[in-house]
Amino acid sequence: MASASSLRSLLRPARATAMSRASMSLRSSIASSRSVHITADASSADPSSIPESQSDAFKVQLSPDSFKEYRLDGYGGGPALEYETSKEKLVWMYESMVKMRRMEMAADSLYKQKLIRGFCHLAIGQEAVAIGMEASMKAEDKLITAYRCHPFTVMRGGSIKSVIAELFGREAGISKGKGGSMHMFTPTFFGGNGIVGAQVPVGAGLAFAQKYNGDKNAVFAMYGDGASNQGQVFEAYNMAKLWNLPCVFICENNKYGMGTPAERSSMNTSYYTRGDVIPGLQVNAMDVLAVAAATKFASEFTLSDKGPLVMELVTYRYGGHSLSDPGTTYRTRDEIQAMRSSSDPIQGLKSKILEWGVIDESSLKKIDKAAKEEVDQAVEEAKKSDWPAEKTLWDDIYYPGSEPAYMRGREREEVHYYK
Ligand SMILES: Cc1ncc(C[n+]2csc(CCOP(=O)(O)OP(=O)(O)O)c2C)c(N)n1
Ligand SMILES: [Mg+2]
Repeated sequence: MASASSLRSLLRPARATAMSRASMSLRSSIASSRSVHITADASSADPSSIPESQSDAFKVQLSPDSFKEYRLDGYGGGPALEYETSKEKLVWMYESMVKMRRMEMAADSLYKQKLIRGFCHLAIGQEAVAIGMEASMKAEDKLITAYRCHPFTVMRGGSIKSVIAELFGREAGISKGKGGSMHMFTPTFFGGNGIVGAQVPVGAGLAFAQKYNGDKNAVFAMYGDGASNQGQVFEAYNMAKLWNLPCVFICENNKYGMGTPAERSSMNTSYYTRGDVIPGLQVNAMDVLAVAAATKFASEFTLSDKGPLVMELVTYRYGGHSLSDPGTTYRTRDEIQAMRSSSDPIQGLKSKILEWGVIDESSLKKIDKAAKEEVDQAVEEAKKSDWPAEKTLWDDIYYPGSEPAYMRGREREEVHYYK
């Protein structure tokens, strides 16, 4: 039986003392020996195979360290290390990642100016996840995630203005200013969910709907390392496998759940192996090309009636859990700096673009400048939007036509009659 003091040490929040720094580096070396290498520039291409044209396809060789497989042998193995792309697709990936980082940086600064209030979780550092996935998703595929949802909202059809206006709580927001940071949706993006883990069974339900209706769409149900130990995750796995649903469960492993390192919360941090009989794939998710190749594989896998797949995207967030967490009390600044300087997804793709002669340095700078201008303009336009009218606070709670006769507000006297 564990002693009281060992239990206390398990429950105590990790502080970056000299001793815990030493154990952190030991833990991270243990974790990295079990995990894919998260470098962002490990792919290569034969220069003679790179076409002049921006639209012609060519093949890129991914690093053999990009993936780890679990029980995929019985299904013909995991993804090939050869990934087909084009110059224009690489430029789209770069441009999208730069825009998403700019948008999140703008949110950070607007929060500090108190123009954004409440919860706000940013995905700076994790851009290769949303963009790599979008590169291989079909327009009709479905996606659902937790609260770190701004880049997915834009990738799935929202505008930058609609995200920023939502953060401001303005009418032009994607949820009409009534959802805020965690609650954003598009026709193929089912949020933006604040209750950790609750989106996973909803994702399995979405996959059931695709199958039931005969729609050939894949569903990507995302959750974090911190959510991965919940019972409902395993219940959703079970039903998805029993019913052979087209569901890709994606554990976005950014190494921390709030301030708790994955090794302190999970008895097995190889999240891709945790589906029991469901096969799994671990992916270097700091490399956008590896994420794109893995998503293409996962989509084809699940749509060829092979059932669900558990995919672990190994990534890293540079900022704190949310804007109220400085993010430096439970990990060292050196750890963050090491990730930024050696595994940044934007810098990694940039170096490949230059090496493969896709576009030159000055064109990349133009993209960076245009992304900043686009975000700045979206912020200014969002600021001009009105606050939602008070009476609209009663709308969009129930599906139209299914409202009860009346609803109580915060105060007993505050009653709204629908009928
Ligand atoms: C059911 C529930 N429990 C607790 C919380 C508080 N909470 C918010 S985020 C979080 C950690 C989740 O970490 P992870 O799943 O790794 O996602 P990440 O923030 O790293 O993207 C917790 C415990 C919550 N929102 N919902
Ligand atoms: Mg996490």
